[in-house]
Amino acid sequence: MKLKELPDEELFTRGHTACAGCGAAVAVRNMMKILGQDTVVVNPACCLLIFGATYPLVAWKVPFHHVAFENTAVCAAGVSRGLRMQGNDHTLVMGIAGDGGTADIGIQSLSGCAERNEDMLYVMYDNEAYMNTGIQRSGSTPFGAWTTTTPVGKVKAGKSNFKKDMPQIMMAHNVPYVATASVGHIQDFITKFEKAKKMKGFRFIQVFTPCPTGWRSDTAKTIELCKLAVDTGMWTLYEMENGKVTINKRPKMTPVSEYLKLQGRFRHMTEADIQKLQNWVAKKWADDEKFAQMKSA
Ligand SMILES: Cc1ncc(C[n+]2csc(CCOP(=O)(O)OP(=O)(O)O)c2C)c(N)n1
Ligand code: SF4
Ligand SMILES: [Mg+2]
Repeated sequence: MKLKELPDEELFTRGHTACAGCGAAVAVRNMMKILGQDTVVVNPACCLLIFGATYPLVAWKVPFHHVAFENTAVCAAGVSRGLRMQGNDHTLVMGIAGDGGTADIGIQSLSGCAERNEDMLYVMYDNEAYMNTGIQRSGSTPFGAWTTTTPVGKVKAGKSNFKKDMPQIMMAHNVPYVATASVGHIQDFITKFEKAKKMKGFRFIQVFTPCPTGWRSDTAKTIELCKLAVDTGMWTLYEMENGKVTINKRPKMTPVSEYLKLQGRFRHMTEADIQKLQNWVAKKWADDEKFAQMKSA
């Protein structure tokens, strides 16, 4: 499906309360146009819950379940199994959670569901911190980023660890489909969600979703940041389909400083720290490329 062919009907409607420029809101609005009416959504505490479903207001026009922070994946698997027991083979069950709820707190439930190849789609929208509770660091927060739990002072200057590689963790489960996507590369995003919708078994998509509030970035630069994340190599667009890995867009290797300078969360970084991140990007990209070559057939 091409972008202009997306249906007009909104299944995640206007009137939600996300901040201006929120990448997560763009992601959910568009993915629902692709997944369609025959979808059940399972969602834990996160920004999406707050801006999309704060009683009595609900933006979702499909069945929506709020579950605990730790168990999004297994709750979605339960809904899916229940539907299949009733002879319903068609409804797509989607668990969707933030990076905190996926890479940290929900990872055991997620891993179990992947290993059992539950028939469901799991979406991790990655805004790289626990935003809803006031910008705390997660395993998915990048090196150097300021958050309220990785403050900038005399002793420390932002996060001292590097971003957790969730796609690699999920690919190691050998599930039918693992992909990364970005709201700044919408045609690639559409293709991946369409593909995931049609498949059976466990599917995982991690979506890059800038957060102007937590990243201290201009609300008008969300899409520009997405493009820069891919061009610098900070975000790899790739997918593993039945064991075969494809890189969807190669980075231009634009210096990471071009990406960092648009975000207040990196403002304090020294030249040495920027170089450290640049080296990490170079190694990560080389590893991703080697991995894709190894899994190319
Ligand atoms: C077990 C448990 N611990 C902590 C919380 C509090 N809590 C609710 S949402 C949230 C942050 C969610 O972060 P993330 O999953 O990254 O989603 P985001 O808010 O960034 O969209 C936290 C810590 C909770 N609801 N349950
Ligand atoms: S804090 Fe960030 S992720 Fe949450 S609604 Fe605002 S822009 Fe979106
Ligand atoms: Mg988050």
